[in-house]
Amino acid sequence: MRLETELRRAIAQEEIVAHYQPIVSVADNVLLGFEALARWRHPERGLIFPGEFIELAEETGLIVNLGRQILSAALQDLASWCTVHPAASRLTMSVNLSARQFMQSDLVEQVRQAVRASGMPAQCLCLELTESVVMENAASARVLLERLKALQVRLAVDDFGTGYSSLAYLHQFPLDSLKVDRSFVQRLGRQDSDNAIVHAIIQLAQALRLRVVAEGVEEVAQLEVLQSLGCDAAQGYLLGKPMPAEAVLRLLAGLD
Ligand code: G
Ligand code: G
Ligand code: MN
Ligand code: NA
Repeated sequence: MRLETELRRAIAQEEIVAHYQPIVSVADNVLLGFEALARWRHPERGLIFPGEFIELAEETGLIVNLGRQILSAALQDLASWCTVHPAASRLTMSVNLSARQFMQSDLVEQVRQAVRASGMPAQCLCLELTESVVMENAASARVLLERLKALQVRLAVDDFGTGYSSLAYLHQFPLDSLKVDRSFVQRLGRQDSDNAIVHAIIQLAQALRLRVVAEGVEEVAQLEVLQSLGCDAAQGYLLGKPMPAEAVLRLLAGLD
């Protein structure tokens, strides 16, 4: 209960900030965008990671306000990077949506308003949903995804391979990409059976005309296997750790 009270206060005082992890093209190592990841800048405890508060936020419903803050902050940060570095306008900002947020009746309106307030084109935003969120109650999820897609935002399935996906539904949803869960990526280049899983996910994605993003890439050998398998994009400590907005600005300055 104490943590809940503290989290409520932290959200009200905007202590939850977004850090940004690079997403890079596998073929030519070009920066494609960032995933926004929540961090709690606690006044006494320092930086607290989502593992310690996202589940509680989800259970208590605090995720709704927290998620709204991360969404606007991420889009506003991207917009401000664009004013300094024109190349940033080609980048995509990926933002996680939890189950609870996906059930909000005004989600589409929230997304529309956050995009409009930032002044960025909607295609700059990618919403990440986990398999279970999308597949549970697939009929209503499809309607909601269609409404989000009508805003022209991109849609990605996060942690792909860890849940249960109906291929029939995957095919019907207006998705743009699949993010291969890092549990598969981390064993790449070590065990043949795990190469086979990532290979199969990439082939599935290609058949469905979806882009594939590999998560959790930590080693050059993993990146090489991904390249040989035709994976589109990658994210992981090898390519860049989640970083505060100031560090993104330094990174973008290096690209000019
Ligand atoms: O950054 P880190 O790897 O510690 O994140 C752990 C988990 O927390 C990730 O699975 C991510 O999906 C989740 N998470 C991080 N930031 C957000 C956020 O802003 N909203 C939601 N819903 N989940 C987030
Ligand atoms: O949304 P999702 O659950 O996929 O969040 C990604 C999480 O994975 C974040 O918490 C991020 O900090 C973490 N992460 C990103 N890259 C790596 C990596 O290369 N290795 C590991 N172990 N974790 C990573
Ligand atoms: Mn994610
Ligand atoms: Na993931």
